[in-house]
Amino acid sequence: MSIQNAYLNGLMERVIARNPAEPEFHQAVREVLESLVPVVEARPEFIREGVMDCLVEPERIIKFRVPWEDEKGNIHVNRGFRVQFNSAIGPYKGGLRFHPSVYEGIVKFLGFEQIFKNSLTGLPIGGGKGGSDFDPKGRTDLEVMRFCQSFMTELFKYIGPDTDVPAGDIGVGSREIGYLFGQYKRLRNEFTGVLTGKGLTYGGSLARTEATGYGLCYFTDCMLKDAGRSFEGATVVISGSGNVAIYACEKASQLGARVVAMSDSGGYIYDKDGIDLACVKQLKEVERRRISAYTETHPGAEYHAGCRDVWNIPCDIALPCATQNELDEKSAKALIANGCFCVAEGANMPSTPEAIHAFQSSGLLFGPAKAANAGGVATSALEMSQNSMRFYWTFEEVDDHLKKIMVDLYHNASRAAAQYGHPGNLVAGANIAGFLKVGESMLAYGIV
Ligand code: NDP
Ligand code: 2IT
Repeated sequence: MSIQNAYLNGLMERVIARNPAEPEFHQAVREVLESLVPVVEARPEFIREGVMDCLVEPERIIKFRVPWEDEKGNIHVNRGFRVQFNSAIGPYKGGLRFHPSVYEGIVKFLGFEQIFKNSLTGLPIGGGKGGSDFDPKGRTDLEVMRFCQSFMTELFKYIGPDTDVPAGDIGVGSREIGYLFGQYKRLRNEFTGVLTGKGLTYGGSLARTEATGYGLCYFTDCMLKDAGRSFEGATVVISGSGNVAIYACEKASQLGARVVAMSDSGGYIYDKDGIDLACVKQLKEVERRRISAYTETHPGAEYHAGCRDVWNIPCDIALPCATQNELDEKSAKALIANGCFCVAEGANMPSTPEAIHAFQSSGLLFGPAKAANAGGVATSALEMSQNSMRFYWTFEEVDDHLKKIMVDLYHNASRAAAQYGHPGNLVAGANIAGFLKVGESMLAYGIV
């Protein structure tokens, strides 16, 4: 479908032609350009001064070889990426993803999304993302360490606490951040806040581990309250069982909901009595096992192979927290038919455009990723602040900041949606509010 503005439509065609075979990147750019139609019509200088053309072109892409040796003496060569997309409002900031599906198009889509998300937090952070097609699954700690050290031996040349501050994402958690930070410190002979998500003994922030999942629930709580609803007594389905999913489950339960399902890429568990999160944490965070192992200790629960069918479980609230395009139109229609009234995205771009269309036309409350999962990177920025001050805040202090950031973000996105003619449309609101701060800064710099 064409974008309802001739210039932006032409720009979209150029993006597709210049970035062939990168469908996820095209999908992310198209959604933002569609939302910005009323903005460029009210403010034509964003087109005239080249802001829109610059916005879709990364400032820099770094692509490198990552050779490493496994425990059997075999040599592997992976690819590493860092897309430094936009530094208009602060140092590049965004996670690193280690997953076999990673290629340039995935890192570009994630880096592009990160620009607007980071702007929405209200904190001074630009947009970036990185990663590798390395698969940590089934690898020993030693192999993961060797890979991380090789990855950082190249990446360290391009990052720094005031330049580019990576963090975790899929496949990169506290173990990987530890190895990456150790190698950076060794190469630079400096102790700086160059990565976030660090361990609590060496510069990490309390509540960063919980932040994305907790923030998602704080944001969802705002959406629910505005509609006269709440988590209290609601049945919730969550996809994924990694960092974001686990802490979304924890906070949703604290807010009075019953989470009945979680998944991984192999399948999902359904526990009608409510998920035993301590068991999921033990399996996933400590033992690094599959979610199917849940039924070994919970015989009343069911395991079903195939992760997509998790959306067929009747629920009030759905929180997709696994990966991009995990929720398609068919799943969206199943959720709607079963009475689901709210979907908020913990993962990045988990709903396909057709799914989002189905949600919005049904009147269901829809919280897009850029807004709903911004609590993770916001708390990363709070980790950067604490590192710069050489100081630590308590868990409650960080959590209070996080709550306030998510509430403000919700209201800013809602306001922008209403102001530009799309009341209640948080996709448009988040894209517009996120863009305006970045766009104004780019205008101020002139052509750079
Ligand atoms: P984790 O690696 O901790 O967990 C990822 C989860 O998603 C696992 O359960 C994994 O299952 C599942 N998953 C991954 N890839 C696929 C796939 N292709 N199909 C089905 N399931 C899949 O990652 P996070 O929890 O950190 O990240 C989850 C999502 O949240 C991502 O989209 C990420 O970009 C986003 N996000 C993360 C933030 C953070 O702070 N960590 C912040 C904001 C967004 P399996 O183990 O089988 O692979
Ligand atoms: O997608 C995301 O926002 C993240 N993976 C977190 C990035 C960060 O820098 O904390």
